[in-house]
Amino acid sequence: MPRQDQSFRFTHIVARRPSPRVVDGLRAGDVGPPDFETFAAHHATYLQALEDAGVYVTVLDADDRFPDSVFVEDAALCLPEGAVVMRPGAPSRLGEAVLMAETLKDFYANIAEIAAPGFIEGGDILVSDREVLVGLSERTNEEGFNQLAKIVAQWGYKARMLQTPEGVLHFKTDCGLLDGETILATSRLAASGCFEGYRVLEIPEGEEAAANAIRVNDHMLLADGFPGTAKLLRDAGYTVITLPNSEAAKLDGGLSCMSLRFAPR
Ligand code: CIR
Repeated sequence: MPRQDQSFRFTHIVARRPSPRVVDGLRAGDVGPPDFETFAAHHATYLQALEDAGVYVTVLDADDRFPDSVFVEDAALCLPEGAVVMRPGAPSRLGEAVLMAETLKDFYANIAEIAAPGFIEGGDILVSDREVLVGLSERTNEEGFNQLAKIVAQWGYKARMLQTPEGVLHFKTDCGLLDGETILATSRLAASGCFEGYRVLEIPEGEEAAANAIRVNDHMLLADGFPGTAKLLRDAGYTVITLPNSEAAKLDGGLSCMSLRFAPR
């Protein structure tokens, strides 16, 4: 089935406002808590950029019970045919998926769920025009992958199991989709050979944190502060929009994490 450009053409996004408790969010290394007011301002800028890219934006209320709930991407995978509710590998985030299942009912008739002992987070999933790539990580296990692969196979997708680099939170911490056949990746991930057959643009050394960029329709959203990557993408013909992301980055969050992007049929 042709899936030309379906991996970056979206009509809708769902996001959730950060709660003041975002300061208690999970983080691998501690560079200090994010500043809530600044986080909220960055989030508003992010939502505006998505709206400017031509999607209809649904913003859910902040939820104080879940410090990481602004990172909605981890709670679900949304494809045109249906949605899959994830089962986060971080115990403190399990309830976020339950919440997201309710929201997705407004958009999808077809909703599947990952069950224990599987666990998987949306940050470990990259969808291209030809396949669903899943990186195993501390947050995503093989059982989660197998369940997901079975679900998406019913909708005509092939899933491929990969490895998220050691010490990296999610697969997409190190890569992003530029178009259906082109990937932006860190050299350490590209070197693993997992993108063979794709065009790959490699992030300049020292700008690894720029890899979690998102393509939304004709705009490429990139965190600011990475001039080498911005130039690389602009020279390759992409329309690059740079956005402040310093506070989410303190919690290992990139631009992809803060929205579910989709075009339900
Ligand atoms: C976490 O550790 O779960 C959050 N602090 C960050 C989640 C980032 N999400 C993503 O990359 N998709």
